[in-house]
Amino acid sequence: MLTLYSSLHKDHAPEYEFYRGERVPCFESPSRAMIIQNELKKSGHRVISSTSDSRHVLSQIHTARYLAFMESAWSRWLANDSSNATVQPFPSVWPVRSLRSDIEPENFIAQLGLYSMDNGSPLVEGTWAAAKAGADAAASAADLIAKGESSVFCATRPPGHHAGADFMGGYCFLNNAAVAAQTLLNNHYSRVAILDIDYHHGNGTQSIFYDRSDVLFISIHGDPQTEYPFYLGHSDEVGEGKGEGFNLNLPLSAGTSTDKWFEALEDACLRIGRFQADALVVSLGLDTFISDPISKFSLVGEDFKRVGARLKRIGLPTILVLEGGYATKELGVNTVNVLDAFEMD
Ligand code: Q9C
Ligand code: ZN
Repeated sequence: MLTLYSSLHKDHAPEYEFYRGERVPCFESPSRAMIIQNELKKSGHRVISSTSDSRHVLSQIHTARYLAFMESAWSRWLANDSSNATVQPFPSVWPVRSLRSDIEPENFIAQLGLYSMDNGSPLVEGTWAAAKAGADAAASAADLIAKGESSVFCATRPPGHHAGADFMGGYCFLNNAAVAAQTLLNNHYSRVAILDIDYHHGNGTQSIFYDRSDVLFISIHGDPQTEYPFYLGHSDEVGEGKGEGFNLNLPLSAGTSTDKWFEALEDACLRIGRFQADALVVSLGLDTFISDPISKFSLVGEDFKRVGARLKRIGLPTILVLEGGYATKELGVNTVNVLDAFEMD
């Protein structure tokens, strides 16, 4: 499958994140994309660089003040104190209910809290360039589809589906799946389906399209009662206004069997058929894998071939965007299993 890749992702390499109150090495690491890259080349996939700039479409997906914050965050952090060069900033305060989010405070950490849903999205000097390269790949993928390519994979990181219009979260900064879908619409596709099969609910993507009927959002994920992102992803979230009926959440309890997971995938595919989508964007998280260190579904290597084959059978021009997947050693093979099965006749 035609794959888009940029080496700029390597400079998004934070040292640590918080996990159960401890500092631990980041689960979302540069080795993820490198391992996928190696495996893609081994099995003969064509890897190219982005052809489009996402600047315009980013302004349709994210707010101006969030983009301005993201782009300047590192230089502002350094301007506070030059010794910050080796310090990862984390938010420590958030404008929850009854606090104001309309005024952007001058304090950098307060801004970081305003634009974050958690303290789990470490930001470093290379974060903006890496995230922007991911968005460029998503926009490029859509432009290539519009020019007749049948399927394109974005082998990019950091992931995107937890990022909303004006916030980062869950290792995500810019919403690549939303960028891909919106770029397809900009290219005169009229109905785009986004299928999110990452273990975690795609709260950012859902919120971006919640009141729209031109994008159908479907997510299969660990039940937010016990799984991140906790505060969105329930089955009663069906969309609002014009978007009512165009959001479908299929939460499954942590530990749900692979058979049940594939039943949910079948339901999702049937809904996409009824929507009469003219293109498909897949938020391809591989953290449904049995040995994923932070997730609790049980798919094995072979199951990812079945995923690829089922996605192919939907029969639409398809963009696949890399989201999560933290069993790094097996991530390359699992990813390529999806792509190879998608391409098989
Ligand atoms: N820092 C994606 O798969 N954090 N994001 C769990 C605590 C949230 C996962 C560990 C996991 C987010 C794109
Ligand atoms: Zn995930």
